[in-house]
Amino acid sequence: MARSVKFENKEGILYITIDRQEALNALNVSVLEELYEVFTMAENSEEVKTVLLTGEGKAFVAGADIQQMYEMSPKEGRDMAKLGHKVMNLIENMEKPVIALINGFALGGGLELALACDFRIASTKAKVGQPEVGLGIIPGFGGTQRLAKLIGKGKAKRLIMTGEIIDGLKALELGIVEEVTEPDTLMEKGVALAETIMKKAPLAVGAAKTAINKSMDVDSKSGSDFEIESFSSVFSTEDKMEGMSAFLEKREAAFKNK
Ligand code: DAK
Repeated sequence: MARSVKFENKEGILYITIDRQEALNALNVSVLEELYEVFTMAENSEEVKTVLLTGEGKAFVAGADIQQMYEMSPKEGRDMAKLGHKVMNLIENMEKPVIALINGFALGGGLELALACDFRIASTKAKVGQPEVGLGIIPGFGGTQRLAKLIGKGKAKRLIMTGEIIDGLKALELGIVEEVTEPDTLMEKGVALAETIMKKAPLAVGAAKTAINKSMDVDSKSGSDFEIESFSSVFSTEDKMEGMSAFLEKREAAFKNK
């Protein structure tokens, strides 16, 4: 069967595109399995420094596959839940930056997928929301948790409990995305962000990502302790010496990921 998750590595950026346009890129079990496979490869490959994730056509991802869920037994539903969480957690916890480029509909599980990424850039054509309550369910891939942590309890409740679908500018205003741009500059903006980050020390970038994620899950004392440990570990890297020497010698740093 043809794959729905396409990928291509160019100069350290892994471009991942979900292409299942007949269902607006809805996440069925096989798309989730493919995403897990591709992100595992991205995490382990030395050739990949940053990931850009987008959808083909008029959707980023229009949600979990409603047709497939309708036909699922409770056991299959549970297995899908486990798989979905595995994918979202992999993306959130991998050290490399992952940027979601929201080109169109990012609804339900599609918005949850974008929320697991580090950054979200939306096109002016984006439509985002958590419409699950209209289907008799709630967000099931971490949406109630990640959205509330990202934008606050009140705004998350309003979106999730009304199922309202909003555009990119409104998503920017609420803090769901960090940037909005015209459709034809979406990829360019994603690449520019990826390149900016790739100029920095990768181990430091990864450690910062992990420490910030940690702050969302633990009390502030544990978070500070974790930061001290992470700081110590990057302090002993070759790239720390390189970054500081480069500054003192007034030249650009050449980081080695060591
Ligand atoms: N699933 C399956 N097919 C979908 C789909 C989806 N989410 N969204 C769209 N499609 C299909 C449509 O059925 C249609 O197929 P055909 O009729 O051509 O065969 C095709 O894509 C084109 O869609 P439309 O004809 O509807 O296109 P429009 O431009 O008119 O409308 C739309 C676009 C995005 C407004 C509309 O398609 C729509 O409302 N789609 C559903 C959006 C939605 O409700 N998404 C949330 C899904 S619920 C779980 C964890 C997480 C979740 C579930 C379980 N576990 C823990 C187990 C997450 C749940 C969700 O994401």
